[in-house]
Amino acid sequence: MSIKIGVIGAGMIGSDHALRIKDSLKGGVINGINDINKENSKRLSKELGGVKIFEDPHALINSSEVDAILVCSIGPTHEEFVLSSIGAGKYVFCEKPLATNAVACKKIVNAEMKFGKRLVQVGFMRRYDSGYQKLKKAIESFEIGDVLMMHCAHRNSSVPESYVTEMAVSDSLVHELDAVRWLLKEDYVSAQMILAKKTKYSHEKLHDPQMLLLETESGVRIDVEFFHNCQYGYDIQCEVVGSDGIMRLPEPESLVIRKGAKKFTNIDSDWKNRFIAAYDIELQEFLDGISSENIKGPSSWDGYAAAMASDVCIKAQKTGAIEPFSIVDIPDFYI
Ligand code: ISE
Repeated sequence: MSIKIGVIGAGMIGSDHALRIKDSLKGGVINGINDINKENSKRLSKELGGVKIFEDPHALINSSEVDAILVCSIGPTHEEFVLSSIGAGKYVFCEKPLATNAVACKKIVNAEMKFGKRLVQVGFMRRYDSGYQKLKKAIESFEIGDVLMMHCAHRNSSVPESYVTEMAVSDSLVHELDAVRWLLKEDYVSAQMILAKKTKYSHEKLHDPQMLLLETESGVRIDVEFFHNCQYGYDIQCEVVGSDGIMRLPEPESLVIRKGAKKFTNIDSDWKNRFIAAYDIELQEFLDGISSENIKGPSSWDGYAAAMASDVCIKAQKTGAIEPFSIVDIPDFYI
C-alpha cells in the first residue's frame, strides 16, 4: 500500500519532490498540498492530477488522509511544521535547514526523543550524491592518507533580492557544514568568516562573496568560498588534501564540445539539476524508511549540528573574529 504524503510548500523544491514521488519513486502517493501561495497549490494540484488542497498546514498535518509530511516551505516555517508533525506522530521529511537556528533545532530533537523513535529526515541530499559518496569511501579507506585540508566552493549564478547575507550561511553554506562534518566524521571547533571584495552584481543586503575558514576537532582546516552572484553557473567544488595525495569531487557529467576553435562543456545554472539523482535517492530512502519503520537518512541531530555551525558562522560574519564552537555530545538515540 502506498504511503500517503502531504506536501507543505508547493514552490520550486516542493513541486520537484512531489513530482518525483508521482513519476519516479516507488511506494508513495501525494494526497494533500498546502502552500501559503494559492496559485502554487493550484498549479501543483493540477500537475499531480487534482490532489486535494488544504488551506491550513496544520489541518493537512493532522489529516487522516496523510501518513507523512514533506516540509518544503521557506526555512523560517520549518520549526513549526516539523514540531506539529512530530506532535501528530507522523514521519516528516524536512528540506534544509531543519530550522533557522540551533535553539529551534534542539526543540525538534527534544520532541523527537520524547516521542521515542526517529520520525524526521533532513534534506541534506549531497550525502546521496555518487561523487560525495566516492570521496567519503576514499577518505575512510585512507586512499590519500590522513586528511589535512579541504578547499570547497559553493557558487550560484545569481540570487533574488530576498537573499540576504545571513541566508548565504543558513540556506546555502549549511550544505557544506553538513557535508564536511559527514565526510570527516568530526565536529568543528572554530570558524572565521571573511567578507571578500563585494561583487558589483550583488545587492545592498547581501555581502557577496564570502569565505569561511573552519577547523575540526583533529585540526583539519577547511576553506569554503561561497559566491551567490558568480554569473557563470551553479558550481560546487570540493578538494580534499591528504598526507599522501589529493582528491576532487567529480564534475557532473557533461558533453565536451569542440566548436568555433574552442573546446568546452556547459555548466547548468539551476541548482535543482546538479543533485537531481541524489534527490531521488534521498526521498526513496525516506519512503523505504517509513515502510520499514526505520528512518536512516540525515537526522534531526544532523540538522541541529549544522544549525549550531550556522549560528557560529553567522556570529563570525558579524565579529570577524575566530569564533569557538561548544562541544555537544551526541545522544545514544541518534547513534
Ligand atoms: C538553494 O536554496 C539550495 O537549496 C541549493 O541546494 C543550494 O546549493 C543553493 O545555494 C540555494 O540557493
